[in-house]
Amino acid sequence: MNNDGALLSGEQFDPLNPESHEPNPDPPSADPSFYIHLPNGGCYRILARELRSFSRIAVPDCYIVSTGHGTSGPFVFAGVALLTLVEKFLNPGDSWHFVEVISADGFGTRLSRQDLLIPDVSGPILLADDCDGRRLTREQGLIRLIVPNERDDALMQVKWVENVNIVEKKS
Ligand SMILES: Nc1nc2c(c(=O)[nH]1)N[C@H]1C(S)=C(S)[C@@H](COP(=O)(O)O)O[C@H]1N2
Ligand SMILES: [Mo]
Repeated sequence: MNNDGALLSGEQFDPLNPESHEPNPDPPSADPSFYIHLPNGGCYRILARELRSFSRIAVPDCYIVSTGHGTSGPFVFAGVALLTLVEKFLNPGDSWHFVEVISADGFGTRLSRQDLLIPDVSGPILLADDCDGRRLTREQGLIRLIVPNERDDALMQVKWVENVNIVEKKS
């Protein structure tokens, strides 16, 4: 369904919850950094190499399921659990309900606090900078959101992460 279809059905089109998407094959930028935005308006810039100094995890048996160009994997993606990152930057007691993860090409998704606090058996949601023991290339997404339990399509597997917004309410 396209934007018009969503509007005709009376629902507001939500860019962070698309029903389908034509994957963009072209890396939008070579910037190996992203921004984390806190509910109080604070913002930090994080370099990809700084992710190496955080507590890391590896999640095996990850698949990227494209409805257009087929399934790839299994991969072992490694990086930092999104919850680890949120807890590192948030002040204790800060209230938050969602994390929006948005790429440099404007593609993105929204995770609920529950999604992060109660990981699926397939593994926790992570910001990956490594695939099968190698740094993610620019083509592979550089810094990529990996949602291990998404097995029907790849609408949450956001490449080229540029902004991580920790928010109290859906924005
Ligand atoms: N930034 C960004 N991430 C994205 C997309 C995109 O267009 N831009 N497309 C999504 C879709 S629809 C698919 S199928 C997969 C494709 O991932 P792959 O190129 O690793 O197979 O990336 C997902 N992540
Ligand atoms: Mo896709």
